[in-house]
Amino acid sequence: MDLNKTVEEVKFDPLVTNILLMIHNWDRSVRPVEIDRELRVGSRLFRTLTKMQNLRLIEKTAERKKFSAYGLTETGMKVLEQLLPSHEEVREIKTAEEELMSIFFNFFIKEKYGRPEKVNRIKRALRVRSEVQKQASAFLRDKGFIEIPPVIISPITDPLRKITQEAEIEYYGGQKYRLTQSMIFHKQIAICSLGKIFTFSPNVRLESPDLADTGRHLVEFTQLDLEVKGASRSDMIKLAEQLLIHILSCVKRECREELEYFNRHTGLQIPHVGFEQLEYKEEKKKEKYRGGGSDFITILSHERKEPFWIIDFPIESREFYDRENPMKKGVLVDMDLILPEGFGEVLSGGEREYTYDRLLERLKKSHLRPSEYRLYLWFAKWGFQPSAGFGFGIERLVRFICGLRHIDETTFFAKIPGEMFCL
Ligand code: ASN
Repeated sequence: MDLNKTVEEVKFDPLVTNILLMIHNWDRSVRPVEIDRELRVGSRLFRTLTKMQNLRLIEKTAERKKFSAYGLTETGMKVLEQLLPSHEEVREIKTAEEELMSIFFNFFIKEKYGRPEKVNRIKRALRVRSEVQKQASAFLRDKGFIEIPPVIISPITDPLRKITQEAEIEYYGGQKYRLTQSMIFHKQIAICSLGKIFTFSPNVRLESPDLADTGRHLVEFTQLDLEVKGASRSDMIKLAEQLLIHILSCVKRECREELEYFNRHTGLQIPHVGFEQLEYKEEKKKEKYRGGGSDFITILSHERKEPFWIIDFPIESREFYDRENPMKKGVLVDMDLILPEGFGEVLSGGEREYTYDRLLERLKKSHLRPSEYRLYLWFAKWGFQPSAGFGFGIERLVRFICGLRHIDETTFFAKIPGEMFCL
């Protein structure tokens, strides 16, 4: 193969720049990122560069020439300059350079020719996703729900116990706005006038990079978020079970070709209502989960063949808006729906705190500043209604339905925690 010719023919940048930027991030002790997971190009490339550095193989100026010959942009050059030591003796450079080139080349080939396969998978998964959203929407409308438009930016959003870094925008007179992490507050306000609402809510959660390999986390995702005035947790459990069964039955009927493509048509079972309910505390204390690397919910998810509920989360593990059980102090009236076969959590929800005093107390206990929630609290003072609801992760559900290894196959332009977004 005439490598040089091919390299000249291809437009290397910005691909190479991206890889280098990505490695640069790694260098700054952010987790390594792999644009191409199968070939693990990022880490291989990093290893090569490290090797080159360690062996003091690179001489800055010489390398500058070579890389500019490969068509690297100024940014790429700058990153490279930061990565590589200067004024070092050039030895064995040929081998290292060849290795580097072949990695770039593999990456490029994979990018160019390997993509159609991946794009094909995503296209089929998106067809399933489209059916999921259509059927979920039809089911809820039929039950009297009103679809409301999603909120994208707002002064307040779900704080998520600050486990994610909030995406903030400053605009117009220094006012800070946040990209939606969940629409919980807006849902609580909206049901005061509409009663039963749902929305397909795009959420942005800047999750920690070590979640990149869970296969379940996207920085940008959609949840089917709903809320019902006067409802209880058991109402919501019943509704979610019926909704899931409806979606799965319709997808099996309407997306036969896609499910066959993913080899999922026979494997995907339709569960029966009345999913098993496990209490968080009871499960967690069981001996069998000790010592393992995974958390107990993941272990349970691997063990099970049917979806199941985890209920009664401890107060410190969740947000201030989930209602504390007055009969069981320190325990919330909430739930997570866990998918079987290791696919993990797909839905969380519960009953809500709705009185001003309780919300204020819970906010303070969560070390949040009530002044930031002024308007929300004002609504609470005027009288929130008791309610319950949940958010269903659309991409996670599609991943389960199609049996995908990684959630990045459920959408175009997937954004994985810690990875540089190209589009
Ligand atoms: N949407 C969820 C709920 O309704 C909250 C969340 O996503 N954090 O409880």
